[in-house]
Amino acid sequence: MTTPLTVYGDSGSGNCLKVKFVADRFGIPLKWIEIDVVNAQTRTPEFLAINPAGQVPTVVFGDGRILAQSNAIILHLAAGTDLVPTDAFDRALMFQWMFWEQYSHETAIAVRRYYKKFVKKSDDEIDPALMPKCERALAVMNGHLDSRHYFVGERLTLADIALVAYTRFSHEAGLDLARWPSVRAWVLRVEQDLGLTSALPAA
Ligand SMILES: N[C@@H](CCC(=O)N[C@@H](CS)C(=O)NCC(=O)O)C(=O)O
Repeated sequence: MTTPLTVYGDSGSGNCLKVKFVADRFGIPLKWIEIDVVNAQTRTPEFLAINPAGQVPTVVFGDGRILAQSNAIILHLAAGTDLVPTDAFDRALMFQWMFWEQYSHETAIAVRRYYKKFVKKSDDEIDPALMPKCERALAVMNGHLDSRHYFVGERLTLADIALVAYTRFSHEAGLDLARWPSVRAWVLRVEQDLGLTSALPAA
């Protein structure tokens, strides 16, 4: 029997769900250990012994090796599959969007969603700089997707999976994707590709 991949994750976190989406796509058995971020379960001595950075997702492979950072994990799980372009330039474009996701998208949409949905802050209590940053990220995506179905090479890649993880929860960050229709259509497309029930509110 294959030793399952152990995933330490918070099921409300898009970063953690990226790992599940990729593992499920390739039938990789996983054992999910729920770590509640809001209740600081990433700060326990037991968890810090696994990942001293105190962040989920963190995965432990059957041979004991440990890997953190959502995009590093999905790159490892999907190595050599159709989710990673073989063409070197297309692969670099995929990385471009994955790095952008971590620096310019997740840091806005995921953070605003976290304060709104999980910490239950009112709009007035949330850093006002976050909303324009979210809007800029969605505008960049919308412009790219106006003439494309996927981020790279007209097929699903890890760039789409990394970016859809929080974009599909934009409404929970206070953003209505009706303003970015190409993004909305792409979210539905990628959710369908991944066999997910849509997280989007009805149009
Ligand atoms: N860049 C990291 C971000 C990881 C991250 O910030 N995880 C959050 C949950 S989405 C977390 O563990 N927060 C707890 C903490 O930082 O204390 C990734 O993509 O995995």
